[in-house]
Amino acid sequence: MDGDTLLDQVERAERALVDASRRSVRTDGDRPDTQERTVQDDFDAIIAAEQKIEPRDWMPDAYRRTLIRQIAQHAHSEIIGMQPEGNWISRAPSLKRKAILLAKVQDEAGHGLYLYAAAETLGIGRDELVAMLLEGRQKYSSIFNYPTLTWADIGAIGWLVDGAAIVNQVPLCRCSYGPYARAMIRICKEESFHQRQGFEILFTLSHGTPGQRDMAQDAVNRWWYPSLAMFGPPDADSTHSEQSMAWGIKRFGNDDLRQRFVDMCVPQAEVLGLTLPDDGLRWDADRDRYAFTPPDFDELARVIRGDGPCNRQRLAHRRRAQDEGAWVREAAAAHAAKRSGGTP
Ligand code: FAQ
Repeated sequence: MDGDTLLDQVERAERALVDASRRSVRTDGDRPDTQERTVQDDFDAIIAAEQKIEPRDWMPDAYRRTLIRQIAQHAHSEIIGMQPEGNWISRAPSLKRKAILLAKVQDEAGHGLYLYAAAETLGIGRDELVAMLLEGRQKYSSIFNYPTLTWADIGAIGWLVDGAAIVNQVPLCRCSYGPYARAMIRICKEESFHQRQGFEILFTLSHGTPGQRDMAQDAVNRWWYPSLAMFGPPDADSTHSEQSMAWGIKRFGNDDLRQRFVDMCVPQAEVLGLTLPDDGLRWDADRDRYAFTPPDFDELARVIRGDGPCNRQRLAHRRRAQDEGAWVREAAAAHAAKRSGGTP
């Protein structure tokens, strides 16, 4: 739709969410009176009516497990995702840039917290989720296993990584699980600002000295393919897409979203005056979309398995932060217990 920005889509999803909460769900269906309704029938009716499943509702175990996996992976990504950018907080080129970056990294901590809270509504504790991350039993996004070598990488992360995140996450604002959908609306509004700040960093560099321009181009060259890989394996190799789409958790396949991202980035790269590192990139008039060279999915598989450039460093840092923060969590629990008159 012309002029339909990602933020317009988020606002539409927000309105749909409010409307859905006002409609009552018909759970009687066409079933004859003689046949007893099952909780599965009610669940199916809610999904078919595009209503939201709420924590109090019955849901199939596999639906619950899929949500826990995806929401936890998403939460872990936000928290681990603070590391590559955190690397540049003390080296930002001006006080203003530093303040903006600090605020962005704090937003990511906030996103992690909304998401852990959404996962907790499914009956699993945050401690348990964090333990699963640290023991390597849950994943986080492949993208955060790449290093941030120059200041331009902060621009490339904002433009490309937040850009990919928002293309992937806007449809999640219409996810069938209410707490996740509501968290995503808030997150997407903030991600949109993040993407613009990344674009602005790159725009400044690409219109600066030749050295700054080269630095911006080099960052885009390194972050382009890892960003395309963020959308996951091709649909044919995606384990969960089909079922997740049937449940209204995912709304689109990985390849479709990857294509939307490419179509969004090409004109933006032109405005930046930077090139995307793909000789195969060209307008395909028959499909009304850009043709592009896909990412190296073997590399994605290696990074997911733990063999990317920074996997070990990221997890070691997270483990250290968890250990060093233990006293803060204990003190907070003791303080809360004291205020409520109990023991921790
Ligand atoms: N990295 O069957 P599918 C952000 C795994 S937040 C690692 O297609 P699904 C904000 C997948 O888990 C970025 N693993 O899976 C920010 C599955 O493994 P399993 C995070 C990946 O779930 C910006 C297997 O491969 N966003 O960037 C990846 O249907 C800047 C088969 O894949 C989200 O988490 C990958 N890239 O689709 C923060 C969004 N791709 O569990 C800081 C929510 C796939 O069977 C700075 N998540 N895998 O062993 C989703 O939309 C989906 O989970 C997908 C994957 C699309 C990521």
